[in-house]
Amino acid sequence: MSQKSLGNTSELQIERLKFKPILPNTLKNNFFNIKIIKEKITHSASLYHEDQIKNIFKNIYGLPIISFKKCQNVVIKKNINKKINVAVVFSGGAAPGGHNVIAGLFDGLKKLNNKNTLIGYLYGPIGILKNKYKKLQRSVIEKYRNTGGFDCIGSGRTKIETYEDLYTIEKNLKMSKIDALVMIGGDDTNTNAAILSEYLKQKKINKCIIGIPKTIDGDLKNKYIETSFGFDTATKIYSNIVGNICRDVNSSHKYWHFIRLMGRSASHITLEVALKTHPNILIIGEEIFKKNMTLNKIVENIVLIILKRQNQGKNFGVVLLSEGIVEFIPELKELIFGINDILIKKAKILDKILLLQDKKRIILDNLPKKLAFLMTTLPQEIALQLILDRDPHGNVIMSAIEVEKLLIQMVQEKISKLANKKNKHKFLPIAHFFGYEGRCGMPSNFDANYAYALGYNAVLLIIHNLTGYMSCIKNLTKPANKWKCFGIPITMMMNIEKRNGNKKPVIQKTLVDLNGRPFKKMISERNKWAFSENYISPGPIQYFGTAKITDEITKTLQYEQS
Ligand code: FBP
Repeated sequence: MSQKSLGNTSELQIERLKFKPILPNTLKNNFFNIKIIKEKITHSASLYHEDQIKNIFKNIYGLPIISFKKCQNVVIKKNINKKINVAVVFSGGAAPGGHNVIAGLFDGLKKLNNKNTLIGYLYGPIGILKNKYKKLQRSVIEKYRNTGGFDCIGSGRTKIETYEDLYTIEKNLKMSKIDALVMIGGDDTNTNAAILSEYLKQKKINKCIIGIPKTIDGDLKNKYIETSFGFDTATKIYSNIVGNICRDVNSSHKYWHFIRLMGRSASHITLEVALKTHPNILIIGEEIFKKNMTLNKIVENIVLIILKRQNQGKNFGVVLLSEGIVEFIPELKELIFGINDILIKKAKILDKILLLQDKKRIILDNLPKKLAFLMTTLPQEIALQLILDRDPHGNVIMSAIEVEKLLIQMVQEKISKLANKKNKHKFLPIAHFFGYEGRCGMPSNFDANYAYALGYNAVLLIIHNLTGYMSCIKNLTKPANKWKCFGIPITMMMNIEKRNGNKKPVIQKTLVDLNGRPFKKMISERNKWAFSENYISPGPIQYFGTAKITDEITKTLQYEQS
């Protein structure tokens, strides 16, 4: 591919386009001698809700886990050479590696039969509903190999919700003669994949719906999904920036940096970045929840460390916190629930109001007294951020809540109360939020290989006519050629949760396990990090050079599987 046809491209990007992802041995060569093994039947994540989930997914509940084995002889199905038309869609926030899922799908399909086709629905599920798509031919794919972002086809958060939506999708898939749809997304998207798969099965329409685990948040993981693609690159990018700030702090001895990191509810990103950089203070949502820590308690803890460091002559430091802590702080959680209720009950009135200030007034009038009082004590911006519309799946838009600024303000107030003429406390805070900076980064070797393998493996699931499955690659701490391929029934990851006021089947989010090795490792070092300058600046992602550096996996995976 010539530089001219690539458009605005850096030298690094040009070199990176040439990177050839390493496939797991099972997927190498051809698909014709791969035997499919059906393991035991499966149950939903929540056994308590099993009957309910079984009832909703009558046709795809309890499917077996699928593994693959390479055989000497050819075990192809008769129709394997039939032309297949596949569609792919991104859903939700971008994550590094997305384009490689598409490249893996494309290469797998072409390897099977050069006549196979791939289209990409544009800007997320809305593209399927509106039948807006792009043909993904070789000339398109070649431009996007090993690149970050989802811009090849775009992404969006439209929810597939109603029976009409499902019917429209059925119609559009039929119209474009699509045999299989691959949905790349997080817990909500993969839940949608299961719902669509069930709908089509029920109507005896033979189309495969396959999910791919994506999210930088790292919360789509369980016994089978070791990590989602994107987490590795995004956390490497954040660690680089946080590490640079640590170095700056240690160079100028001047500021306290409060850094909020993305991750919605789960604090996997923050924990991983902390393990890589060693900040002085770390605030993890799951720990707050376990210890039932109030906002005041969290602030007291921060102030304690700040003052102790001050006594050592150190008026500087780094605080890392995850964006999701708001939902774990008991009084704020209660407030969010209260607001959610009013947003649903008063939706008709609130929808017509443009100004947030006016919405806030209505919400204050309808909240229980205790919660209304709490809301009035919060800084004005935070109160307004809490009432912003929920996303289409009913989630609070965490990235919009500047909790780092709330903490700074409260710490400042506490410190100034403690100060007197003799004892002046110097506290110069700076607030940061890192999230979008990492979501479209050029994928690390790990994510480039992993995402590519997930896409390639999806082809294997499609040719075996499987539906309601997630493409799954395991053994990720081993070299990529030793990775193992599976198909995991989506219903086995499900439980029932309240969303937008209704109980719905959803894939269970995995939060940070406080008994897990990554968290315990952090606990064993946290005190040392608080009072010394034990900072690490891991530096930027390396794409070329020694494998020890280019192929390094996350600390989370290392500790989890050690
Ligand atoms: P996904 O769950 O779709 O992967 O997105 C994760 C995330 O990046 C969160 O970390 C963040 O809270 C949210 O998306 C931001 O969403 P948006 O892109 O809609 O602003």
